[in-house]
Parts: sequence; C-alpha cells; structure tokens
Amino acid sequence: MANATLKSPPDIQGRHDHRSDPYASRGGRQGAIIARKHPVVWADHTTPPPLDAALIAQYEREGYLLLHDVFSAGEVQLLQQELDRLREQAEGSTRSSVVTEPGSGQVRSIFRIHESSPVFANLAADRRLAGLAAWLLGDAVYLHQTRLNYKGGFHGKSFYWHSDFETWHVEDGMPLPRALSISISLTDNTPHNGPLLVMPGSHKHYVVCEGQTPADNYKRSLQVQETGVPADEHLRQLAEAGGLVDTAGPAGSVLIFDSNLMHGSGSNITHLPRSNAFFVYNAMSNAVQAPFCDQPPRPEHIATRKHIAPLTPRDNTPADLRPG
Ligand code: 6CS
Ligand code: FE
Repeated sequence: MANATLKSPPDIQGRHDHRSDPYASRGGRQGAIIARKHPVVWADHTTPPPLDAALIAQYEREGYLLLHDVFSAGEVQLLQQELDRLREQAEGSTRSSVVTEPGSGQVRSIFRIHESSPVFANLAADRRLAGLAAWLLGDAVYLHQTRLNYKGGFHGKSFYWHSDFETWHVEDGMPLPRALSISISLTDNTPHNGPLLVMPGSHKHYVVCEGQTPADNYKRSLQVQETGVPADEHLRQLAEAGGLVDTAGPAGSVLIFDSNLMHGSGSNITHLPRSNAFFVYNAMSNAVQAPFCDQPPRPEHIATRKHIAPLTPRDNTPADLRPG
C-alpha cells in the first residue's frame, strides 16, 4: 500500500472528479460514518521502529500515543522561553499567521512557527519527532502545518470536535490520511485547563460532514470551527465505541495523533495556560493537491504548498533550542 495515491489527480484546472474521492465531505453531502480505507501505520518495517513494538501497536489501534519525559526539564525551559518570546512579539500584531481569541483579543495561535522561529524549526526536525513521524508514515515527511496554540488562562477558548484530516483533505487537498500531528506540551496540561480530548479508535472511521465550505473559511474556523463538524449522532457513536480520554500531562509531554483522530478541547477557565506546539507531518508522497472543495487553496502559513521539502531528522543539543 506504500505510495498509494488517489486515482483522480486534479485536472488541468486543478479540480478533482469528486465521484472517485473516497474521503469526499461537505459539498451538500449527507453526514455519514464510513470506514477508513488506508493504513494508520504505513511503515514498510525495513527499519526497526523507533519505539517499542507494543507502543506502535497501541498507536495503530487507538490512533494516538501520549509519551512523557521525551524532553528534559532544561529543554522544556528553553522552549518555554521561545514560547513567551513569540507571544510577546505577536501581541497586537496584524500578521495573518497570528490568530486571536474572539472577544478577548488574546493570542490564540501562531502559525508557521518553523519559519519564524529557528528554535521551533530545530524542534520540528528533531529525530525524536520527525524520525518517528517518517517511520510511522513510511516515507520522508514535510511540515504541512506548524502552530503554537496558547489557550491562555481564563480566555483560552475551545476547539470543537473534528478530524484534522477532513479539513486538510477538503480545504487543503491532502489526498490520503498519511499524515500525523505531534503536540508538545509547553505548559502543564491538567485535567482542568482544557487538555486535548480524543476518541480512541475513531481514526479508523471517516466522518463525512454536512454543509458547504464558505469562502475564506479559515478566517473563522481557526477561531471557532463551524464547518467540517461531525453530526452529534456520529460523535456519540464514536465516543460510545471508543470512549473519551484526556491527554493531560506535564510540560514536555509529547502527544502523537493520527490525522483522522476525532479530537477537541474545552475552554480554559483556569488561571493556568495550556500552551502546546503542534507540528503536522505529511508524507512526501501525500503532498497536497487542489482542494477537494470549490474554494481556492488556503494560504501558505496554514498549509505548506509552495515550500514542500523533505525534513532531515536532526539530533538537537540544548544550544539548538536556545532562543536568540
Ligand atoms: O484547520 C486547520 O488546519 C486547523 N484546525 C484545527 C481545529 N485543528 C487543526 C488545524 O490547526
Ligand atoms: Fe485539530
């Protein structure tokens, strides 16, 4: 199955024949849960897994892994300095890569941090992350999207239930679910400050969502997701089948999750910020094509399109993670 690609490359106008799209969603379709048609772990096993086989099997079965103690306290402290530096730089900024919380104006997310921060560029290429992603996806990988989600105290708002792949397929033209996210907790993610919630096993089902994709949807969806949202009964089915788990963990924890895992997070009404860095690794053979909707591609800071280049995993030293 390695290097499987969609049969329907976009036509010369860059449009797809939606009839052959196994992951078609929105566009007036009826909501539904269908079976995922592609692997979770694409490794060809010609190289040994970077994690215990039991952990790889758990990832395949549940769609995510939560690892503690991947980064040392010293490394986490350096990353927190960069987190604070970038947030101060973003306060009041009108840069398109800065997304604010509706209402409070607090910084909600900063996108494309692998371009604006040498520290996060080095971290995203770290062998512990990029090497693991490349093995799981059975291919060289590139960064489809990188971001900091700050979810500040008192005002950090929720991210409603969704599959990232549904959005990346429909709005970015990502052909197959041969991508994954790695989230590094940069502050303690507690059960109370809006940790990411997952539905184990949901990644093996694809939820077709109803509704259309509005023009410039990202200008709204990155603050409040209202399209690409599964129907309540489908969320209920997935939760009843696989349960609901929070991914709380101390700063430095690493969450790896499949692009199609159903996840979301509640608002943060505590005084404790829940700040995470997210890196999205996509297989080079799964590079984005034309969107699978009738909107133009989303901007480069949300979905890499013009600068697709394979990552070379690197062994960072603390100096590589030191700001400035
Ligand atoms: O639209 C996107 O790409 C973003 N939206 C969410 C809620 N998660 C993934 C990604 O950051
Ligand atoms: Fe998401």
